[in-house]
Amino acid sequence: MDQQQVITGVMEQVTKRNSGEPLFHQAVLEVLESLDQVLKRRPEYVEAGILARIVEPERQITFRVPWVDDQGRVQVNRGFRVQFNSAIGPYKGGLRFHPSVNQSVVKFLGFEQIFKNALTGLPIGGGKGGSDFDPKEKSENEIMRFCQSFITELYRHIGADVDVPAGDIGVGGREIGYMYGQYKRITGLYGGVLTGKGLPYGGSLTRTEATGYGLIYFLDEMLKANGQTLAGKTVVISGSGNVAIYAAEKAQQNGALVVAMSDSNGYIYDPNGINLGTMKQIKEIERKRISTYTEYHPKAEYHEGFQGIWSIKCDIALPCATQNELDGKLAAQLAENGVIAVAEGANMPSMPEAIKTFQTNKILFAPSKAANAGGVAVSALEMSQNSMRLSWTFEEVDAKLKDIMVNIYAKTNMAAWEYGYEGNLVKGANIAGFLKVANAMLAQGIV
Ligand code: NDP
Ligand code: 2IT
Repeated sequence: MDQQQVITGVMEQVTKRNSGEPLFHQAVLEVLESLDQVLKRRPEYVEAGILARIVEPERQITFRVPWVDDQGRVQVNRGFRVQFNSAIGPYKGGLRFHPSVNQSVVKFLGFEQIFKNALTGLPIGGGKGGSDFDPKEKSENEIMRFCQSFITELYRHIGADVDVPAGDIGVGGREIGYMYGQYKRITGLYGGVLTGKGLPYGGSLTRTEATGYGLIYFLDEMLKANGQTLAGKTVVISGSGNVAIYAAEKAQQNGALVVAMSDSNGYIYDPNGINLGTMKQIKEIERKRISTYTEYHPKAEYHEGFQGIWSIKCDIALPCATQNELDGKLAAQLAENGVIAVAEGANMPSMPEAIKTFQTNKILFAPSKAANAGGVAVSALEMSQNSMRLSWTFEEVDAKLKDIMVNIYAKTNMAAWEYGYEGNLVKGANIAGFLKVANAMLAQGIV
């Protein structure tokens, strides 16, 4: 059997075995399609069934999350944790609380996490979890009760050397705090079982900024390698959550002009540059809609509908909201408007047709697995600090983060080149991430 037949066979099995999970299929297909040259050179991966094993989670946990709302009504949500691959370290990956969360979402994220975590160079396996709980419009007490109920089941499946969850959409410092408190209460353990913790109880400096800053460090490397710089460029960023805000902050520090940001309802266009102090106040402190930005800055425009943000002319586009937010048509619009680079802060925000459009138009493209790995990398550094019972300074962690992102760019670019896909960082990230995990799996036998 040649490698293409192997890939087709594994993909058929994935589709059949995981019916009704289109996002998971999309994520798997992109990785498998990157591997034909790898399998040609390394037939031992096929013999050891690496492909068939790597697409099957080691364990999937689904559970009931009952809680009582402020009106005294019983609510029931569904909780998930997929422990996908532990070949290179304990399962590691975020928890997402959003009404759209289902098995397909958690599995696509968990699958991508395997390769992303491998790219960081740190010893972390791949996992992901979450719930279809919607944190919007919930009181502080409801959020706390939900988090406590969620961890009251999940605690038995996680541990500092077993599986270490963190944040993702809808899960930030507040939620991690409530989950950590309940975990500690149930188990009596004070360890690094969750990352993204608050600074007074084991959190790491720079974790809040890590994904956004890391994205810009990666983008900067990609631009430099192509004779460009961020200074003076106009940037559009979708989302206004953790990743978007700190990507904007670092982009501004590097001399770029960030003119637009969004939430799921609409977007703000501020041609003089988004005021991040206001954005943080609205999003991090008041937890309000982005539309309220115009109350502080009446000259800025608010437009309903979040996809309209991609019609704004810019040099650099940073999708930092959610999966599949950019389709082929929106990508074509960006290309027509002369965008020179796209770097993904969100996980899988570009649909396959969008990626194709960027590549055919010679737009520099940084795929999420590589470009947004800064968050999980600093999570792993938080684990190191917890194990050592000490804390590094902001500057120390930031310097390590930068190093890691520069390395990921180099590794990704080199793998693309070595396997005949020069300049294609999608292939490079998939290949480089896969090689590390596959070699570990090979060494550990059929498990
Ligand atoms: P947040 O919850 O902090 O922010 C999410 C932002 O995206 C909000 O502005 C939200 O708007 C918007 N958004 C969410 N879902 C949708 C949707 N379906 N349609 C349109 N807009 C939407 O999450 P993060 O910033 O942490 O995560 C953003 C992305 O980055 C996700 O893809 C996540 O997986 C990825 N990521 C996160 C990392 C982290 O460390 N946090 C690390 C690596 C990747 P609204 O408030 O209206 O819902
Ligand atoms: O998608 C991601 O990499 C994250 N949400 C961060 C995971 C983590 O463990 O910090």
